[in-house]
Amino acid sequence: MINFSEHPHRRYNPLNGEWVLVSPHRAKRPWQGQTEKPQQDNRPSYDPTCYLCPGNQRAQGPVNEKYTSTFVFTNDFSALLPDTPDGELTDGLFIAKAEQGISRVLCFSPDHSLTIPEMEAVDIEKVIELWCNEYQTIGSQSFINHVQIFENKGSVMGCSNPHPHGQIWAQSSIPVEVEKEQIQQSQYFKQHGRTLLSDYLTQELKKQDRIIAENNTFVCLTPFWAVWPFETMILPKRPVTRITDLTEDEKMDFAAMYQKLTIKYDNLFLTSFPYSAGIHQALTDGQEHPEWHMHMHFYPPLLRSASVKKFMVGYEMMANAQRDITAEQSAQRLRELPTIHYKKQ
Ligand code: H2U
Ligand code: ZN
Repeated sequence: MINFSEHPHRRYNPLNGEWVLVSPHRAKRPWQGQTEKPQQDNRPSYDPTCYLCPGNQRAQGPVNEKYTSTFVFTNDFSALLPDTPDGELTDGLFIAKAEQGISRVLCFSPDHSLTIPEMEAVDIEKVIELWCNEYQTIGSQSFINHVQIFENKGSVMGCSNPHPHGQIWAQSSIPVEVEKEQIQQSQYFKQHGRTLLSDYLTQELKKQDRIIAENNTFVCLTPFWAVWPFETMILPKRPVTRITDLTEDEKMDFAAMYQKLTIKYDNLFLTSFPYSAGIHQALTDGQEHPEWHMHMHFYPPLLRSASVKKFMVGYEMMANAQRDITAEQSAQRLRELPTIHYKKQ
């Protein structure tokens, strides 16, 4: 008889239609490869050389406002530009299309030394408020059909600057990861009349195995199909389509959950825990999209300490996503961690 906490198996991700290979028995294997140096993170509250600190000059010349809460500007090295000329190439197997878009940089706090888990909940609420405003204003432009809000945290994730910040890349076409979820969620909604994630959440709340934390509005869990060792998802219990549909109280609950999870993350390996996180929500193509159930994914690279990370290489690159430690084991570890930051304990 198969035991899913011991034997190799595949798990299905209904949100994107892909499979992950799980090899729980391998979690015990020895490690003799690369170890990262623990990140040193004793930073000053203001760094005169930081291009995101208030009042400082950025690389291309513009000077930041002397902001006191959040601050947003158009990326000086935007990957997407609004004024790209239209056009496309269809020449046999050579196919290309022009893409228009907007890239923004969002400073979460004027304090250079902070990160989300070290910020006060009221200040994280301001970050969520900023996301709402940006989603609304950028998304309402007729050429923008998708707004991707994300955060890259930590140099191992390729983050170029430790100042607490996130980004937005918004564009006219639907990016591939989002399109997969669009297809899966709309099929499910058509068949059942409920969002895929509502039904998923009902099952998870009944089972409790993968739940990390819960408040009035939000649940934080390790998805059944998680790929990254400590991958998590924050999602609202009611099928909220887009962040701008959250009430003021619900936004406070979102901030509280974002803070709680990231504190647990920092406490896991007593380090400023790196990750890529992003919000998936309804497209901004003028349709209602009742099939969308907004959620925030967290993809952290660390595996067994502040210095040993999971590589998505070899088999993962050539064949299929794979993990060793099961989602249930990760959820249990995260659930049991304190919710007071280790620096404040
Ligand atoms: P990271 O979140 O990956 O560190 O990226 C920060 C962004 O800030 C990056 O996309 C932009 C870079 O283009 N940036 C500016 O817009 N102005 C600057 O002066 C430096 C960096
Ligand atoms: Zn700074």
